[in-house]
Amino acid sequence: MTMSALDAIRSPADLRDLDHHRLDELAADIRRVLIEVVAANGGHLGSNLGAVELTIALHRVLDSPTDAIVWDTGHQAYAHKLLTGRRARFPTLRRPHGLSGYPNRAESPHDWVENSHASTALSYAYGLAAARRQAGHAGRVVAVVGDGALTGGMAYEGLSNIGWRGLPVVVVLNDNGRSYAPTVSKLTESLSPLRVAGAGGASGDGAGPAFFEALGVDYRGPVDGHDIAALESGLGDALASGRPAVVHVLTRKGRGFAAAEDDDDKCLHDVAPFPARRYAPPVRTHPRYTDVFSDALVRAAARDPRIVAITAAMPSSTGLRPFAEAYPDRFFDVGIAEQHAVTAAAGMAMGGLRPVVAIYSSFLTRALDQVNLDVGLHQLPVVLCVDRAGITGPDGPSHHGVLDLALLGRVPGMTVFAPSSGAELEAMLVEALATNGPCALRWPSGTAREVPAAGVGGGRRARRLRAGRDVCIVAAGPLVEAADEAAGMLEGVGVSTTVWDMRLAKPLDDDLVVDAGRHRLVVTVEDGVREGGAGARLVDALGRSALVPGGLHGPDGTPPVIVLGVPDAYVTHGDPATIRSELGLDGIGIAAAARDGLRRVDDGAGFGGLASASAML
Ligand SMILES: Cc1ncc(C[n+]2csc(CCOP(=O)(O)OP(=O)(O)O)c2C)c(N)n1
Repeated sequence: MTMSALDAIRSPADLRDLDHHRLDELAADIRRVLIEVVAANGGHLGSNLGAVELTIALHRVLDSPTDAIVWDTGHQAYAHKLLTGRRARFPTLRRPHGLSGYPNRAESPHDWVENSHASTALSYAYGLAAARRQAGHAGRVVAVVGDGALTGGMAYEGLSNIGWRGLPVVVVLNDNGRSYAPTVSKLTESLSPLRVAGAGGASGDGAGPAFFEALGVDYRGPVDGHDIAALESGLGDALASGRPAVVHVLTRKGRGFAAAEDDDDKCLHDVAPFPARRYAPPVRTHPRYTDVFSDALVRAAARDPRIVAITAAMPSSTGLRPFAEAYPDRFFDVGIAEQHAVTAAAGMAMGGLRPVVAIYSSFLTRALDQVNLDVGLHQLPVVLCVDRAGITGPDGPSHHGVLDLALLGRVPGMTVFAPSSGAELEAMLVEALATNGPCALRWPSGTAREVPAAGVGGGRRARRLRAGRDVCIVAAGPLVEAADEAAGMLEGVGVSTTVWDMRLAKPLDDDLVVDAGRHRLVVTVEDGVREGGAGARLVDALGRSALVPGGLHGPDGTPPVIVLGVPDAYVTHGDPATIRSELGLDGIGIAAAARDGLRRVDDGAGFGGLASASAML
């Protein structure tokens, strides 16, 4: 049996001697493997299928890792992984202990950047090229950026600097006309005549090219992004020029897989596992938190014409698609531009609207200054609807939403709601929209917890689920369920347990604080960083300093507090439930921390030696 073209590639050097017929076979092999593995594990499909020939061409003209390839976002680097010695491990993609879904420095010297937030590659490339110039290092620097990522402000900052300094960075603009949805940009529009004319069909003297050249960056293209020979020649010329250059490459998102090419929503940009070969969307029997938000927002918008909704290039993933269809004039996709989204919301609120910014937790943190000074300082009624909060899973450290509780809590006047069920989410959205100041609601990915009407709190009050005497567990959002489970276990061994759903991570309900203070031990639990989060706020509220040496038994007899949450570390990718349980953030972990804590209270042993996940503040 002859070896497949892909199996014969152990490193990029093996690509050099292949003729174009064999390269076409290689591209087909790569696509087959991409579809097979993404069908099994889920992941980024459309973006990777479109970048196969581009990746082959880059690795033929460059000498990686001496030459650096910086992938913007990094969601399109699967073929790069396959060509740089990771073919055998590729079936482990995104699995626990398997390959990361993004470039990863620990995996390969060919990977430079593992931050999967968009629009950063040009800045990394600028820095790397500046350092190499100073060191006299001959390696070249290439940044691959999508037309979607080029809507993010940082990309322009990087581009402007590259041109100003004349650094010989080659920026490959992988233009498929899409982010998830069609790209929101006049620049992309003015490059699109070139897209329509196709490779070699238009000269580089239109409005788009002039934009780059005005910044001191040569424009080359357009090049057919599925023609390896044309790509090699375009890239080779740009590299040989020794000048800053954009090579404009036209690709088709989802290329080679009809279900992706034809998917109007997002070209199967990212998918959950699906049956091999034939794509089928996941069947959902219960609504996710995102779906609950989606419906609740449309209902709220029908009642209040001032409500508008903003997304940073993720209309369907954030649940705004139904709103956009119902109220096209009140819907704003601003591109991959979270900072702008938040400040634009501030402007809309100044103009009398009620803006809702629908955003993933991990992307909101990019706009923290805007939340603090543009929304917060003016105390504007902007509602941040923060999805994918907490431990998210297979996308790894840059996609976990573990900072929002701590960071939003630092913004003066910010109300932070953490719904523990779908019904709570809707009640809190209504409350937030009626609030004359900044609010955030944050919820996890996945199925919304269902509770009876009596299990929903009201207004800005916390809700007590159980009343006991020994331990008081105070939980935020999705961890209320785990706290209740823990309470069941504790009651089973004779520990009388109270459980509070804090509902608002900020401000805390006074009744909760007073009641917690009556117990022998308080345990707080949240799916965010332990330091500076909601539990830490309760520690403060109970009147003890987080920094008391030895830490625990305050002079005033208030109970010690065990703060459970995510440790001060970058959490890797994996199954979310497994990660939470490893961090002690499940029923068993919470119950174990409480029992251990009570033993220490009873022994008068202090808490200095507690394991990190259950350490005390
Ligand atoms: C700061 C930030 N916001 C949002 C995202 C989510 N996101 C991932 S890829 C993507 C679209 C990227 O479009 P483009 O750069 O054109 O790449 P393509 O997938 O089309 O090849 C978005 C919005 C992100 N990774 N980073």
